Amino acid sequence: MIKIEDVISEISSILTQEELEKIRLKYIGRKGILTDELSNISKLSIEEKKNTGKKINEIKQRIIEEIEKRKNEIKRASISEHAENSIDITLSGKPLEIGKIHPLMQTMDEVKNIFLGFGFSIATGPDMEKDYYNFTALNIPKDHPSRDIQDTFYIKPMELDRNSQEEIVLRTHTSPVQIHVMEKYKPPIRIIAPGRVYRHESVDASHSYIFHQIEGLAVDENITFADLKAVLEIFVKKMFGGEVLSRFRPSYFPFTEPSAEVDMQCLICKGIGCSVCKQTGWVELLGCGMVNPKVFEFVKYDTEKYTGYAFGMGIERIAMLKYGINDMRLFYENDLEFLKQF
Ligand code: 2NM
Repeated sequence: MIKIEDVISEISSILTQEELEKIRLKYIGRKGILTDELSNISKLSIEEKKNTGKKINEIKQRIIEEIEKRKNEIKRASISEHAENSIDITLSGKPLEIGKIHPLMQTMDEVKNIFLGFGFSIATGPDMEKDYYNFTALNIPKDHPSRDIQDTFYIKPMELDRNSQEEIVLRTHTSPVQIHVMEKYKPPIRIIAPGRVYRHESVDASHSYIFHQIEGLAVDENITFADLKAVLEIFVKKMFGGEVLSRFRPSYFPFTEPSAEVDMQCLICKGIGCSVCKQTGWVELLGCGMVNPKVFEFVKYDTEKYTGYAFGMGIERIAMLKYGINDMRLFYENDLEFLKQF
């Protein structure tokens, strides 16, 4: 009969699961030594059958236990060996990347903070507006080119309210916010309206069909063009640096009279002339003017008592000039290598 001590020492020298299985088959498999011995006991006397059978079964049970024990040892050894080879616990951890405010929103915040410092409040409104608030109340006539479906996204009324005859648009500027504020509050008013605006146009280096604006409005007694000029000149200096020059140039908007555009000296070439300023030394920053009395009539303000100024700027444009970026599309692509720079 086999000696259990020999089998145990044989099992404990095994290093792989495959060899362990061979040992199992050798002793307790269908053609194994113990199975064989067990089948031989039929030749013995009843008394011997009983004793020998019991012994063989005890040995078999012991072998099963030892194999199971060794199996677990081998398994554990292979796991820790694998871990040692693949994990260097002395390495420092991977640094977590911390997110940032998008450069457009940083620019938006800077502009907002400058005007908050001047005493303006922030007003907001919906991205969808009635035609009346986006155009009519701003003295933009029915046949004005900006109302064309080539330039404006019209929302099909049936998508909103089947019974409505009102034309709904995605706002093309944030000016409708100013109209809502004037309908609701009496002067004095000093607000800025930051937000997303929509224009039906093709995307290129300086155009996007969704972009961002901040518009401003001040209405009170005795407000003059000089107030507008002072506020915007100081704004340009706070935004781009105390040295930078700005100039006012006559322009036209239906909602302001007189109207002007503000240029600043090109920061890229310091006014000498380059491709960004098209060799003029100046770049266009924003539009502005004295609120057209026709706009005040729509919101039922007394045009004899009140005057006001308004202005509007594109945030993408301001950010491009501030950071020297020549393609607006970079703001929307979410390329982390681009965004990390700000
Ligand atoms: C601009 C330029 C000039 C403007 C006018 C008004 C309102 F509601 F008061 F009439 N809001 N915004 C305005 C004036 C906007 O953007 C280039």
